[in-house]
Amino acid sequence: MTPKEVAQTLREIAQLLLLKGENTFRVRAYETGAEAFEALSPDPMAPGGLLERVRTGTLTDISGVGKGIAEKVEELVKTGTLKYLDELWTDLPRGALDLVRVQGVGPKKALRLIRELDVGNLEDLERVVREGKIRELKGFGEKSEKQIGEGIARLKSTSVRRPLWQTRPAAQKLLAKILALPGVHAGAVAGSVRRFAETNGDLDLIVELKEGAQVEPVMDAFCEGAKELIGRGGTKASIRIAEPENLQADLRVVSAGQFATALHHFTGSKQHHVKLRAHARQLGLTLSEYAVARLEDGSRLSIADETEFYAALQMAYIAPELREDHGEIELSLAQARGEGPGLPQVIERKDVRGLLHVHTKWSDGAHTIEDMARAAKAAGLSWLAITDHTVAAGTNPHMTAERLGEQAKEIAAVQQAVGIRVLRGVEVDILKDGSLDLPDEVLKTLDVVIASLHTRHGLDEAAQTERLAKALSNPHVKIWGHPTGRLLGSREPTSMRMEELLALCAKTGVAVECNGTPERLDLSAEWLRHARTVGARVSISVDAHAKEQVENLDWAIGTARRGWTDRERVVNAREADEFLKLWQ
Ligand code: DGT
Ligand code: CA
Ligand code: CA
Ligand code: ZN
Repeated sequence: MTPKEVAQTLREIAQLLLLKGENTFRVRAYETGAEAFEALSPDPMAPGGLLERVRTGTLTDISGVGKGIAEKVEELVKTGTLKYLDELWTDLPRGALDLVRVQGVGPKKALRLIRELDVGNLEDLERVVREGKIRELKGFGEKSEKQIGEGIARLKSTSVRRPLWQTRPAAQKLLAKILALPGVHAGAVAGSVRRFAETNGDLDLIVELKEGAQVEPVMDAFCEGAKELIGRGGTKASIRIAEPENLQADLRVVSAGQFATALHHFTGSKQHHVKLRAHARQLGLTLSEYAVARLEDGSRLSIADETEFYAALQMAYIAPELREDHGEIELSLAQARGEGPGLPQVIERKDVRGLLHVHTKWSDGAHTIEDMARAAKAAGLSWLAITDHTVAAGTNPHMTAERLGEQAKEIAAVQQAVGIRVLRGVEVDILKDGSLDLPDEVLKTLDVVIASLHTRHGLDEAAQTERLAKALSNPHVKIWGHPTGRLLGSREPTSMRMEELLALCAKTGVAVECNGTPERLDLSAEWLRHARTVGARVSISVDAHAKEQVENLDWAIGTARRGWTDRERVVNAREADEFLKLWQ
């Protein structure tokens, strides 16, 4: 039980009392109590912290905590439950407190909706609005019903998780604005966006002030551009931004010297931190958002960056993308002791030498082979592979045996003119029966064959698996393009027995794509971790349809890192000749 959890419980009591129409002094007392526990050291083990106070019976020494609350907190900490809270809930539906979160529904109205219309949660509320039942209640009326309907819609748009392709650019834009302020020394995006989670609840920004700089101008700048201010304190603020609509953004400003520990804390994940704290305690250390401190005397260790942070815990550095308690803590500890295989050597941008999956004007790309070659060169790559579509993908124009021959001449010329190695390839469609959209005699003349599905995503699992297995068994296929076919937020993954197909790829040497189209991120990090366990190769692919999309590299790399993709299994983390040798 942490002080934060205690505070949450006290707030819950306050809300329930309010809903039940209890007198406002009692409600206030619980709110004040909640604030008191929020202000306590977040680490329950800290000296003078929650556990010590429960043990020594000194909870009432905290300002704002009376005898009644102290007794309840003791019960909560010792037993993990609270009888009083259970009693408050007995005659209320589970979703009762969600109702008051809807604008236009106060505690009084909520209670009447529960008692008179048997509304138990938000879905019920939505339904009675739709059925026009609220206007019939005494004192509600049509206007109030409409308001409640709007309130529900609003609440929904503020509580959904957004895809990373929307949140990450928004976070970077917001950060750039803050970093441009004169008083700001450093700043970073934290939270699930930094961990490259593919959906995010909100944006988290950490900013460190210059020595002696004022916090207000930074807070002002952050709140100024808000669509709505949720809350503002001395060093933290929460707003809703306009794009993506109503997305929450949290800012935390820290003083000089606290950046590394704050960034680490707000990067999370919570599960990673829970395990880390338990480990820290064994070393006689306590972790908080402000510091790593010794339990015995509260003295602080000096932590300059996250490498030092982990070193203080006798651990090897763990990249943000791995901080999910998926086994990384154990591997890091073992690595620091010089035991076991250690953490994966996850792929970095500088490791990638070749640009894979490139479309041009020969199919549905916006630019020429030369444009793409120049973009690849400018991005620091030493080779690229041109892989335009075949007829079944439905693009016009598209590649045929004859046009592949013509394209070869242009590729040779571009290679000369631009001074970068250009491989000949194709993104060949997987047809209905699992055969490929070009004959083997043609495929075998190419350097790179990517096989992808663009039609019949709806086949049943067995048929789709059989179809894909056949395609991936073709000896000329080197890469499986966007394997699941999903589009984040709009298209579900194609149904197939992925485990089986990944095992097949591991056997045949076909690399599975980590497609960096921001809406795809396909394979996902989760499937990439599975690909790792079976030993399948991975292709970091941009699937570029325009020269700007060379930057899809970052999306693919972030996803691959989160998927524990070791550099040595990435087929294009090597020079072109080495890449080609992989299949010889
Ligand atoms: P999200 O926003 O749902 O996509 O996920 P996160 O991981 O960004 O979560 P968020 O925004 O609630 O908090 C950011 C980080 O701050 C989180 O990963 C760890 C830290 N943090 C926040 N609240 C707590 C807490 O109650 N306990 C601990 N240990 N850490 C917390
Ligand atoms: Ca977050
Ligand atoms: Ca947050
Ligand atoms: Zn494709």
